[in-house]
Amino acid sequence: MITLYEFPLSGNCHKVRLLLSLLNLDYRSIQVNGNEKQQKSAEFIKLNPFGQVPVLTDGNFTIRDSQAILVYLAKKYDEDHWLSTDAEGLAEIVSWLSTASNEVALGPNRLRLHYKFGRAIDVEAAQQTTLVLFDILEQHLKKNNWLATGRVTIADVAIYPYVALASEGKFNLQPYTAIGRWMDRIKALPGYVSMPGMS
Ligand SMILES: N[C@@H](CCC(=O)N[C@@H](CS)C(=O)NCC(=O)O)C(=O)O
Repeated sequence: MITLYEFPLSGNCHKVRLLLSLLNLDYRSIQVNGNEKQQKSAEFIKLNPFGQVPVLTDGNFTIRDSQAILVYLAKKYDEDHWLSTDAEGLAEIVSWLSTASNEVALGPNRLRLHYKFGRAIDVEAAQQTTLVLFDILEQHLKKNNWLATGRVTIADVAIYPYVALASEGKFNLQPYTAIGRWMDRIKALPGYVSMPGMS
């Protein structure tokens, strides 16, 4: 039995929900109470010492971090489609997983944390990171339908949520037409699920 510990409004949790649904996998969702800081409780710290969601358990196996969870699910349940078996393809995918952990987290994710949830951040730095990120994505997606390997992979799933939630961080997606068409392709995938705030 797969269990996902999550916050309903987290983009990092959404990417896991999205892949579970695209893979048509059954799972149990456990909502962690962020207002009560349940993710920092002694019980939860046993699952993830960083005290953060998402965490996924599959039988006796426990894994933290949304990117690592995507790798696990893709490798375990459908390697050929969502991951890559060759060195070049795998490296391309991992380069975008790293972008999700770095530029996406420091850019659109932070802007949303600030404008939607009131987190104090360096707004100018987050806006600059977001502008650079969106420009790189736009140029890449003008020439490619998908982020890595020429077909849909977990690279797209990892980057998608905070791009689709960018307007909640007061970032205007309108000028980015290639990103818009990529988001439409993701929304058309069988099993696609959305979440509140996604454009
Ligand atoms: N690199 C981690 C980041 C996880 C993360 O930032 N989780 C947030 C929700 S999106 C969280 O649990 N925040 C509550 C906290 O840090 O106490 C991942 O990709 O899963």
